[in-house]
Amino acid sequence: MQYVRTKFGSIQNRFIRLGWLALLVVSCTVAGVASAAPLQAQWSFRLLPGDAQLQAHPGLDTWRPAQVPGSVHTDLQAAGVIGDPYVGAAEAGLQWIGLGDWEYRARFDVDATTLKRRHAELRFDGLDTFAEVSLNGAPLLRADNAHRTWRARVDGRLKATGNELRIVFRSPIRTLLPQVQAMPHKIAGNYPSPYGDEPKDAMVGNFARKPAYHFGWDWGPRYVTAGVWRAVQLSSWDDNRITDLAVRTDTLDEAHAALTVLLQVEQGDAAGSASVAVDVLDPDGKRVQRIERQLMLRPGSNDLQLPVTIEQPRRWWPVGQGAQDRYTVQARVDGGRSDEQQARLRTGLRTVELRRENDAQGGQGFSFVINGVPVFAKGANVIPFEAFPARVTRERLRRDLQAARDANMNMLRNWGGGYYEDDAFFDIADELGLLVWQDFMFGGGMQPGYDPAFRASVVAEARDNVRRLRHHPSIVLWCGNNEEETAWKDWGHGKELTAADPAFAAKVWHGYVDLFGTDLRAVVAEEGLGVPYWSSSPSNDLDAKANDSTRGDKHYWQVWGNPALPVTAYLHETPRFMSEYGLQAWPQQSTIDAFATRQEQQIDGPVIQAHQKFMAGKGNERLLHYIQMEYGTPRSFADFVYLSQVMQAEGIALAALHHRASRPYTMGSLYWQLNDVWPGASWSSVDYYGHWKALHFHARRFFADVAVAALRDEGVTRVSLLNDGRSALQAQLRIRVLDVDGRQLHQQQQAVTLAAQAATEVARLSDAALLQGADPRRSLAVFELQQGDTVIAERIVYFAAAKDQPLAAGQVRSELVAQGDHYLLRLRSPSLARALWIDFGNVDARVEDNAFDLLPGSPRDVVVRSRADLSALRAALRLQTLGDTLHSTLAPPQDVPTPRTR
Ligand code: BMA
Repeated sequence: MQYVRTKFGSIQNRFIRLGWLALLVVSCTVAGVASAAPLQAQWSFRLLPGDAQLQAHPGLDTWRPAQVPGSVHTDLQAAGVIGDPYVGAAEAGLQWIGLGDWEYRARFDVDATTLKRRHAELRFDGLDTFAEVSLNGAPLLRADNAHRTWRARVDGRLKATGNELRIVFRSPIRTLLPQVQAMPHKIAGNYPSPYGDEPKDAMVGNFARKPAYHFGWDWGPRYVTAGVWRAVQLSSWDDNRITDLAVRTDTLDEAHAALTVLLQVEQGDAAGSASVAVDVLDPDGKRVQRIERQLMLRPGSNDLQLPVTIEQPRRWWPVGQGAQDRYTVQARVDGGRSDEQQARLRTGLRTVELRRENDAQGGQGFSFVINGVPVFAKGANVIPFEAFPARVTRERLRRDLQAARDANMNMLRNWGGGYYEDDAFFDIADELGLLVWQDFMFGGGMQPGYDPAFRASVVAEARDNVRRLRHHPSIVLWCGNNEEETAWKDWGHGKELTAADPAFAAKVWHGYVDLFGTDLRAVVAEEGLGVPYWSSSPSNDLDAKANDSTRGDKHYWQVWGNPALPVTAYLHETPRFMSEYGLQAWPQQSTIDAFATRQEQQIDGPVIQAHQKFMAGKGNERLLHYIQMEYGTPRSFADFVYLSQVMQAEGIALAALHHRASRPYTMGSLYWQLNDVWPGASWSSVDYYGHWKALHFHARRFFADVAVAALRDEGVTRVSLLNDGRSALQAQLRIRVLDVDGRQLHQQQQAVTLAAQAATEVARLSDAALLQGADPRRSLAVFELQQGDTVIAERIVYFAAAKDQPLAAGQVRSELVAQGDHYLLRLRSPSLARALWIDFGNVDARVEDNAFDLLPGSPRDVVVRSRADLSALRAALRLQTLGDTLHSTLAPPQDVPTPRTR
């Protein structure tokens, strides 16, 4: 057993070796087109009779109703056997579930049309994970990979009534543990269980093709679940069926698109002639092409290639660069008599290039070029939306993706420790113009890549998912894994295993290179329709250095992670493409109330620590470290929550603006992380319930296509004007220096041109030049970009830490009035009100802006949308500022009508 430090310095076990289980696979082919119908069945579940968990949980071997798609945890919760796994500190008491073997049963009838057909198939879109499936008492298939689509032919095996499908799910821990424990040296895992269900020195997670985060992550709970997590489909056909439809872009520009429709048709046992028809509909639904062919199909799989040309194509663009037009392609075989003989997809026409040119600085660029246009990527990393993925609805995906777009993001990275998202995710991303960096599902640590059976399973999984998703124009990169190369090279994994067992270490590394350097690259080349492949994030695609600032993509965690540098260190780190950096914050009060009583809400209380996964519950110490550096010590839990959000927002703003100001050297900034898997503390900017943290409001400003980056570092403020739009802009830059009471010390104004798709540095101003002798603690500089009387972008620079500024409490005057179909919150303050937070508590209300600094003499109206009436809203309204929080011992002015907060 060996131990090694992670990037954050936590101690985790790391090395495991195993001979991979060879499992019998009856049939598993690529994910096809979605024309089968979900199996209509009555589902139930139970603990497998004889299971050891029955001793402590008697009676669970009787059948109870189950939900499919679903999971054993949610079924147990619905049956009233367990409480809500997200509430309180529930995890320790629920780990037995992951140690049990569970059985699912479906009873179903089959209609006459289906029964009459010559062929039938059951398709399992998601089995989690070690599953033995039988149909009407006879074995059907065995599965060992939750990320794959499993298919089994059931020709002649179905009855009109009383069919029974059974699926036994074996505990992944118990299945894999003996082999992992037998390894003399282990390979790196991720987060060891603190609950005793799995030995800390023999973690099985990286040997299972199951979402890695189910074993616990630093933002989410450990629930080693099982079940039928995606739909089961039954399909039937006679002579032939369509098994795949795709559109390859051969050439594409403004004038002309040359495409090839790739159609895969499976023919039964005898060769036969078939008619094939393909229609192409333009974004308005008008047919622009029809291809008809009479073809001879040979038994088995037939690959057809049908060329299509489109003049003046309407190309798909990321948001901010153009429209998100999509074409529809429909194919039919033999008149489309069964569902299986029809296929349809929606796709966008665009080209993608990952441009990596050597440059004058001695490094190499890293930029996404879409339709020939380099795009600065602005966005965040996405983690799973639930501990139990079947619970994620399309509405939920839309909510968080819409939030991303509303915050002016144009790229999301689907991080590798979860699952391949549902088609709905990519549909919405296509529609919204969000580019997707798609990891393969490897979250960290190391895999048994040296095992050919393991690699074969991954290749099959990759093929399934690339084929399933490749028509989505949003996907612009397939990336092998998250942080595995850097962990091996930089965190000591490689070195320590080499010291312990050089031959095994070499084998592990070669397995890594085979899997991520060769196998997955080949799948993407064969199936990915031209989308580039990148072997790991961060990396330089297997070059010597893995996490380099001069080339490749970068994860930067010296802020927040060890050595926990101050946020200004972000200004000294200038990578080519920042794919991860982050700061934590707690979600708002109403979200915390969902899992902890007010009595439990203590910074170091057990329920709060159970929802703070960083450093096994000690993350609040890291949060306090950052809060104290800039803001001082919070006096209550509520203030701690508020200050965590202010700190997160202001810190990330600094980094993101610096990245943007470094364009074109830097061409991307994706912070960690967009969303949450459950209600708890994390790096997210949108919480589990969809509430925006302060960061998300800031993101809308710092990611806006036009923005001002005024970044003060070591006494100098560097001013860059950012314009991601495709045309240049003329504006006025106004710089005002004020004191906290609104007195203007001086002002200057200049005409500026913001070049298109560029950052233009316009000034470097020393504190002496800006302050001209004024007290730094009492002063602020406001940088405004104006067109006519309209301020199109603004950034405020301070010269002292908030805790040293004379910020008064109770300054903000507010008035809430009804106006048409919404409300207006009128705000003004006689002195600087920093980090104003508007909160309506449990009253459902949406504020159009929040988390901003209210300048003295600059009143602001904020639109509030709510179904609640005016008096309820007025009663619920709370305003909080840094002045209130840091200096509330100062008596507030007597005439302040706004209630003091939290
Ligand atoms: C990143 C990710 C995750 C992790 C996050 C916060 O590096 O890749 O593994 O959750 O950091 O620690």
